[in-house]
Amino acid sequence: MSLFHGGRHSEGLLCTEEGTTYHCTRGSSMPQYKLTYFNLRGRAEISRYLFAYSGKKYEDHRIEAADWPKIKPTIPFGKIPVLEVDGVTIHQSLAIARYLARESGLAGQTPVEQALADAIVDTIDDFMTLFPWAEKNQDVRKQAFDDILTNKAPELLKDLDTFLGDNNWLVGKSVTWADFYWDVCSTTLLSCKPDLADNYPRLLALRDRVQAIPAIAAWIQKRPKTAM
Ligand SMILES: N[C@@H](CCC(=O)N[C@@H](CS)C(=O)NCC(=O)O)C(=O)O
Repeated sequence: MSLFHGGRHSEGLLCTEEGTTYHCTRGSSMPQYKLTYFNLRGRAEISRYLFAYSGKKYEDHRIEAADWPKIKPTIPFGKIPVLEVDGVTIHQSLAIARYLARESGLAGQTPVEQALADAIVDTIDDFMTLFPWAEKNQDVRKQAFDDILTNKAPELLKDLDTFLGDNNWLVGKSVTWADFYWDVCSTTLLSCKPDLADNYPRLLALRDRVQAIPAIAAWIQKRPKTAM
């Protein structure tokens, strides 16, 4: 018995061949997902939120830092996270998350909303990439973190607060992946500086709204507890 044309029709039929007879059954059309990252929230957490929200099954593959040097050469472009979708490897955390957001209806309801959600995600990401995450010298690291959190964060928070205004969600009338990204990133920022957003109750309330979504609340409860 062999699989017919890779075994799967686009309608989700799983077909096997016996001689000249094909047996087709309705298989699951759900892709096989494997998300590979370190045992951290970091750049994979936005995708884990999106998986949690959509309820799609995936392998949350967390590698040990000690194993990374031997794994790195096997990963296209040598950086993680990567998401394998039925064996196709997608790199870049935000490309992965944008794909998952589209698949789950969280990318924005119109092309303009989608562009705005992308823009907010990129704005937050520009800020997150200012930090020297991989700096080994703890004094240098702390000084840079303090400087960014004290001197650069207020501008971002002020602009995000203005953008959000009195709306429930950053873009449009319903939650998008931009709200998830704010929650994921601000969780890490607040772990570094707990009073960071005290002057921005609307941004803190947005975090509460995201974390009150039942699937997100359940994920936050059950996820591995890691520093970052
Ligand atoms: N822009 C990329 C950055 C990927 C990246 O720098 N990943 C880090 C972990 S957060 C990594 O793979 N570090 C190990 C290395 O560069 O060897 C993304 O968003 O995925």
